[in-house]
Amino acid sequence: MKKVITYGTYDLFHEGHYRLLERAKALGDYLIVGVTTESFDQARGKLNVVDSLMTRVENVKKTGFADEVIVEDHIGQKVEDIQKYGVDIFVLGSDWEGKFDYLKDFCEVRYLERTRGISSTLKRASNHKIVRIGLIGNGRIAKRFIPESHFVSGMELTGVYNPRRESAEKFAHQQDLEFFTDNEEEFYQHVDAVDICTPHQYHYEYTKRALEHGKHVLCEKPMALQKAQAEELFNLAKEKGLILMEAIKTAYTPGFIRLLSMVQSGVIGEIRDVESCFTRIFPNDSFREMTDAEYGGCFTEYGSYTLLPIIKLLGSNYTDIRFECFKAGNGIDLYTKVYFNYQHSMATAKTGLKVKSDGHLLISGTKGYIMVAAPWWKTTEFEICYEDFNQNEKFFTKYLGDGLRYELSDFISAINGNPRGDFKLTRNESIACAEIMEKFLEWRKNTPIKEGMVIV
Ligand code: C2G
Repeated sequence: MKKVITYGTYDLFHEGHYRLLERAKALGDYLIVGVTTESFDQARGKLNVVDSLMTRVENVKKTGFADEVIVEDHIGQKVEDIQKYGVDIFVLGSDWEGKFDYLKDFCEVRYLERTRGISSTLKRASNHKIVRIGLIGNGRIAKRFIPESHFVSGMELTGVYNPRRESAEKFAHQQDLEFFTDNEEEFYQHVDAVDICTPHQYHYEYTKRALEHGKHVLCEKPMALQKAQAEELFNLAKEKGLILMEAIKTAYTPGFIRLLSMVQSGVIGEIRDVESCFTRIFPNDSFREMTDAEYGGCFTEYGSYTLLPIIKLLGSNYTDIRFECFKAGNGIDLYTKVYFNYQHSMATAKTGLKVKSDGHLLISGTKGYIMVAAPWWKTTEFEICYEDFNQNEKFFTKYLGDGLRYELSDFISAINGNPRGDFKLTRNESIACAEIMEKFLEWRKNTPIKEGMVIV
């Protein structure tokens, strides 16, 4: 019996897939089809897969060509499968010509002519029109969105708005954007969605106006500095039928999502403590974070990251919250600790601009703990540790590029009616973060600088 094997994602199943499977089956007596998992596709940079694994498997089965369907979830599996199933011929479309020649050591390798004029990418594009996204503000983060957006299909970063026209113009030229403007009304006429990259204090106003103009919004963190503002924005988005997402990038990354699901499945027992830390020392003091006496400081800048695992794992029903910090002469915080008490657990969030600390995330439970090494917010690697260290296990997940492609991809997906990112950062979690920001800013304003707690 001649065994043939082929692999694919088979998203939005189409004629190209059908014809490939038909010809693969005709090459032998028994066809095995490997269908990729979502996490494997993410790891190899395919972020916009629409159909679930079950749907994709069903579609392959429906063709009647597959004698056996298996799931492909890691690199190297092809070598394993060929040996395990005693495969005679490995088949893939001609878009992969030469890429799998290394399998010739194990079996015959054939690349079949790809069917022209049809692909999952084209189908995704024809099902939905390309989302035109405009940047509001062109600060440091905006620049990082441009290369990341090239990895997300179904969108185009078209232009930039900045009330300072020269700044928008320079940015648009440097980044090769279609348009720039200092006229907000005109800006909204050119885009379907916006990405807000301004200093924090303008996030609320711009988000509100963009929603009022019927635009979907991806807003940099912290989206709002007051609970009522965050609630208002989410209500407005709902009323208008628009997508509103707060861009805490870690929330949308595969490693962090995997970590959360493992903790939630009980591997370390009941969670008793979460400690998260994010510090960054700038080369000089001229940065907005240092000079803006009202909204600068480390907690407004990095607090959202450190709050994320705490709110995700322990919720927002803390029984007590307390702040401590070192300040600068102008009153902003340069090193801040937020202490949480919950009924059955506790947590600490640490941020710093003038104190460097280890950027790890440590989740302690009744059966063991999970250590995510610095920089935990990129979550590429974590270790589950137990009393019996022989049971310890390490996990690795890819974090591609600057990581912004994940939130962008979920944003586009949600706009196209597939809100797969909803659970990653919920409305209530975003509101809880805004409430903590509000409590903190109020505390900072009303707490005199203590002698000995000033850093110069
Ligand atoms: N295909 C084709 N004609 C098209 C489109 C796709 O012949 N117009 C073929 C591809 O060459 C591949 C199969 O259909 O052999 C599945 O394609 P995809 O779903 O795009 O999956 P792909 O990313 O090619 O999977 O382990 C995964 C495989 O290495 C590749």
